[in-house]
Amino acid sequence: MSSVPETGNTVSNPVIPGFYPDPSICRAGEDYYIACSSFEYFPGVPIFHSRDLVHWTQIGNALDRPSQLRLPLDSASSGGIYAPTLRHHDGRFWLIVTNVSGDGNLLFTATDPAGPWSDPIRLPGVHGIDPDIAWDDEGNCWCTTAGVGQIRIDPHTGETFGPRRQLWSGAPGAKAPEAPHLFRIGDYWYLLIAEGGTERGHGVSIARGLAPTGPFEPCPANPILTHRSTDHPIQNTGHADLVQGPDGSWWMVLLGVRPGGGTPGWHVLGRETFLAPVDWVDGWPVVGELSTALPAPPWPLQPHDVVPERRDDFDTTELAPCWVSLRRRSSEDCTTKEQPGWLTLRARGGSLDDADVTFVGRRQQHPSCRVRTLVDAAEGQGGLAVRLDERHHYAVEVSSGQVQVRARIGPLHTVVASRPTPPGPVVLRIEAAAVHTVNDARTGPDFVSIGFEEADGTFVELASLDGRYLSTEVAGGFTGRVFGMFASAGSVHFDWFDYEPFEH
Ligand code: 6LW
Repeated sequence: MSSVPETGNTVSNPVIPGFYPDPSICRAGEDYYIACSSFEYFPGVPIFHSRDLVHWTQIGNALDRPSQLRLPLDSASSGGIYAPTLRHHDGRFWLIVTNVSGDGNLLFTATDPAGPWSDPIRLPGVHGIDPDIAWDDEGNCWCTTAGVGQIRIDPHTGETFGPRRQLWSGAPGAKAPEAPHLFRIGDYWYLLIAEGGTERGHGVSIARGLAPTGPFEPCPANPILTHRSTDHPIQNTGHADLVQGPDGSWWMVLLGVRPGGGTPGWHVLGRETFLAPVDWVDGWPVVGELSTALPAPPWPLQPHDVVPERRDDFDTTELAPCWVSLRRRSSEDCTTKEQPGWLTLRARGGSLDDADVTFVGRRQQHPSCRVRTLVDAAEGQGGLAVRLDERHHYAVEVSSGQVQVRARIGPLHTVVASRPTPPGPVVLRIEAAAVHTVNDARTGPDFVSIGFEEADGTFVELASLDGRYLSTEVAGGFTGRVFGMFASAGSVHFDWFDYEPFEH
């Protein structure tokens, strides 16, 4: 069932592919903005813009300087920056987020969501993750967190008032009520939550009351969205937010995963941001069909320009907002100013097995893609990697005339192949090709082919590795794959980086 009249054409879902989880959406006039979690990656909290809810462009990262949060971010993978809430109120944008590295809950404001965002307003009196922020007609500001506790705050000072009240414990029998969002819609205040945990049991529930502090009555149809115990191609659906479309219809953004390799399968792109239509029946939201081919909304679509992240020639002084580093970034270890048109990475001393490696990467956003980069490692050691975390990554590395493929799977480290490299800069390649069965044996989500190109462009495959070991089901945590350039010794220079999705 869908609230969207069938216009005969569809749009692809997720609307923001790749590891961009815990979406929070707000509307300002004709513009829409989404903020997502970023964990140990820096800059953090990517901000996206759209005019049609379907086509999204990253316009920046809210946390892009050391004064905004204690750096380096948590040494644990999937630590750092957890779920944000993004709101527009009184002509300003407000972002509240948890830095589990020890800063706790932080509030930021901006007049332009592309930035700059303010330094943090700390909220020591707000406990719990997944903070939400909502204002009532009297100007009171209510902060609600996972577990569904709530406290009144001063958003300008971070001061809290009165006791933390327990609003709701979620649908009967459901665990982990998280990701609360509070909305005033018509005569009711609605409290939207996620429950069941962010894996295959994930779901969305809702309750309503006549005041922002409750009491709340649960929706009789809870959970209003879940794919638990189904073989739906989109799994782990939950952590939702609501917004009104340009025509006044309602829509939900939420996280989901696309497992490959059969059921339950392995997902490698992380938890991605999906869009679903919402109807209202008897004062309760009814979520329409969530599919990877979403019936197009009834308003004119406004596709943005060609995705700029396809190829980067590093000919700008500042890196595009899609590029992330691990836990911190400084001009000492990452610059495009040393050799114009080249990205220079200077090793911090760590390798891909360490928390503090010099790394610049972008999310894998397609099940099959080919990533290539031209590297000059004459002054050091480094190359191209695809990683989930310090204990799960594949890499092709150049040093002193050798090109090596290294694989790290949990406790296992190994050099899979080694070959003399041709003299001078060399093109390195990692290709993820999604497969589901090989000789009728269930495998997948993909095979990862790794190697380099000879001077005439001939690809020399040094290894073909099973992609299951770079999946969240194997590695755990909250992130997804990131392809990146790294330096593990000396200085390494990268002329360009090309990310080419393909159908397999
Ligand atoms: C997020 C919370 C969750 O803060 O995962 O499993 C955390 N639930 O909603 C990270 O995405």
